Amino acid sequence: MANVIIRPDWVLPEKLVTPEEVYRNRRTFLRTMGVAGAGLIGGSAMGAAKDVAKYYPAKKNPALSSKLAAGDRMTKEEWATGYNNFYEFTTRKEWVKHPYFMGKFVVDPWKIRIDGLCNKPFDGDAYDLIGEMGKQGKLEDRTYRFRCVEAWSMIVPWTGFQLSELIKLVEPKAEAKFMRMTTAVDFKTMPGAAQMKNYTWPYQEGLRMDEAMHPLTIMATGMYGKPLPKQNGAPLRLIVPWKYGYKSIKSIVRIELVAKQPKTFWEIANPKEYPFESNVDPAVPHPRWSQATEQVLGLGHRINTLKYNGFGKEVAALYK
Ligand SMILES: Nc1nc2c(c(=O)[nH]1)N[C@H]1C(S)=C(S)[C@@H](COP(=O)(O)O)O[C@H]1N2
Ligand SMILES: [Mo]
Repeated sequence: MANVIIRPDWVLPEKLVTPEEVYRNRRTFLRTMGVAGAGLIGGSAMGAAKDVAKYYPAKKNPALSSKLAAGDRMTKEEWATGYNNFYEFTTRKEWVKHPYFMGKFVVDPWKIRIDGLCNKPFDGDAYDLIGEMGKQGKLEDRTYRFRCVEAWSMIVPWTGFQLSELIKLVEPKAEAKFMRMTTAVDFKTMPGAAQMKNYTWPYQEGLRMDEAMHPLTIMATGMYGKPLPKQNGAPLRLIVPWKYGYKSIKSIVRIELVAKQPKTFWEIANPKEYPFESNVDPAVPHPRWSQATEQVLGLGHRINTLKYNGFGKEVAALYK
């Protein structure tokens, strides 16, 4: 584990986050690939995903959203859906969305298993689960500032349901103290995972049970009033707004309730740089860069990073 190469394009040069550069890099890629059109996610036929389309957009929940300051603007949809960390495919953020990568990524149907220390494990299709939440009126839109450990952020209107609702459904046992979440992995269709053998696949993340039950923690199923694009973690991805972005695991296939703190993908790669807890904290620098400020995608200047990403009032008590 000593020589893990974890230096793709973290610590991104500021020019990379300007929209022009994002655009230019994308064009270069398209030329390299010999592809003429831009094309976002393919408009392929959706099966079960069709059944939940009616739930978007969902009702807004401003009370459980980030408090936006004067001058804060929603990040443009094309940036939030075109500048992605999804290492299973590639470390090049502007490339993830390209059909070369997303074309083979089948997210419909999508099996998900929720098991471990619970009385009513779930083993079924993700869209059934989303449909159930929709039917119960539990899907809502929340705008969160999303803060990546690489010191950039974006303001995104997510659609989702509280993870606590899902946990209640499976009836956790008293011994369940943590949860482990796992992303799909397929070395045939995920070139990043196939090539980056130093990492321990599949991507895994974890939360303490009290963090998982917190009302701010959601399973996102959509963004910008529509179902999630594949590159943002369709059909189901976690959003924990007071933690660094890598905790927000994408395209989940399994959730296990466990007694012991699980190992996470980034923690295995480098425990000093990416510890389990990973709450946003401007006073604690990453070993290789400061966390005091962040570059908001599309904004010309950096802003100060807030402790717990602005949710101190809501979550500080969890860490007494
Ligand atoms: N499975 C998986 N989940 C993941 C990642 C990843 O590479 N694979 N990257 C993480 C990181 S570092 C960030 S910043 C966010 C990016 O989410 P976005 O593409 O929706 O912005 O996803 C997180 N979840
Ligand atoms: Mo990140």
